[in-house]
Order: sequence, then structure tokens, then C-alpha cells
Amino acid sequence: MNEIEYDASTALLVVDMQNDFAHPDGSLHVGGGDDVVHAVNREIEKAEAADALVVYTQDWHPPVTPHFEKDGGIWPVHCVGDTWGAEFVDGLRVAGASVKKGTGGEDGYSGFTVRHPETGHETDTEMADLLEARGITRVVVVGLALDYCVKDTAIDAAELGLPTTVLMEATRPVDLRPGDGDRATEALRAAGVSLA
Ligand code: VGL
Repeated sequence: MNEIEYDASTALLVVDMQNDFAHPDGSLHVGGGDDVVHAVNREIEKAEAADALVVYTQDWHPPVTPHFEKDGGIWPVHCVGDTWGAEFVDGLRVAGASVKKGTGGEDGYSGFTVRHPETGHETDTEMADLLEARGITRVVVVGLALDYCVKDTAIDAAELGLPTTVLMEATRPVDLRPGDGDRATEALRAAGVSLA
């Protein structure tokens, strides 16, 4: 067990716990991502019991986007909206709203902002408004993948001035390049995010 405690002004952000990342048959399967489901579910149960806010994110790409390698990007096709790969992974406890990101063909690494891969233009998602409407003052981030969406979501939360913690037992790196996970933990620390 970890030491994280939840209350009504805490938000648990459950990042991209989708088949393509978390299921062994997923197109961008993160090693150990399926193990993360149990750790994430435990946090969701703790959050629910404490009346904390639980918000999910889902990568939700169109079939053609410069985010994908076949269209000029770096990733295999993954999390195409309304396909199996974009659905929440089997067994995930779902107890709140989901913010879908990348729907307009952007890179959707952070739950707070999406970024056009060619122009670099950033657009806010509804996440910050959701947290503000509930008076959230503290954020816990879990899910996939540590070195992309978890990292960018946690750093954006910290930049909004919210004390932010990433729970390491409930995340894994995709490690596209060896060492990406380690670099992500350094970047999180440098941004003032706590690692638990
Ligand atoms: C992610 C790679 C590509 C993530 C999303 O959810 O961390 N990783 N797209």
C-alpha cells in the first residue's frame, strides 16, 4: 500500500487506461501496462471512498493523423476513436467523466492541452475547468504511459499551481527510446511533481 490519501478536494487523474496501451493485444502495448490495472483500480476505490473526483483521459485519434507513423509521425496507429483500442481496458473501474484528447488530429499527450503536430498550436481541453468547478486543490496522476501522457498531464497540473503526485506503482513507461522512463521521472521532479 502507498501513503496517498484522498479527500473531496483531491482529483485522481486516470490517464489513458485504454486497450491499445494496457492490453497485451494492444497496438502500442506498454510493457507491464496490464499489471497497472490492479494498482489503478485500488486508487480509484480509495478515491471514491473519500469522495474525491475521479477523471479519466482517453487518447481518441482520427484514423489519419500526423501523430501516426504512417502519416508522418512517430507512433503506430493506436486509440482510433470508437474502436476497441480506444476503449477502457477490460477490468478498469470507471467512476467518472472522461476527457478525450487528440480528436482533431492533434498530439494529445497532456490531459490539459492538445497540440497540433505541425503548427505546434496548443488548445485547452475541458480538464482545468472540470477541476476548477469542483474546487480541486491537489492532483494524483496514475495510468499510461509514464514518459508521455502521465508526465505531460502531471507537469501541466503542477503548472496550474496544483500540488501534484504521480504514483509510480500505478504507471509504466513506454520507453520508445531506452531511458525515457528515467528521463521522465527527472523531468517530473524538476517540475515540482512529487513521486510516490
Ligand atoms: C501515449 C504514446 C503515444 C500515452 C499516447 O498515452 O502516453 N503514448 N500516444
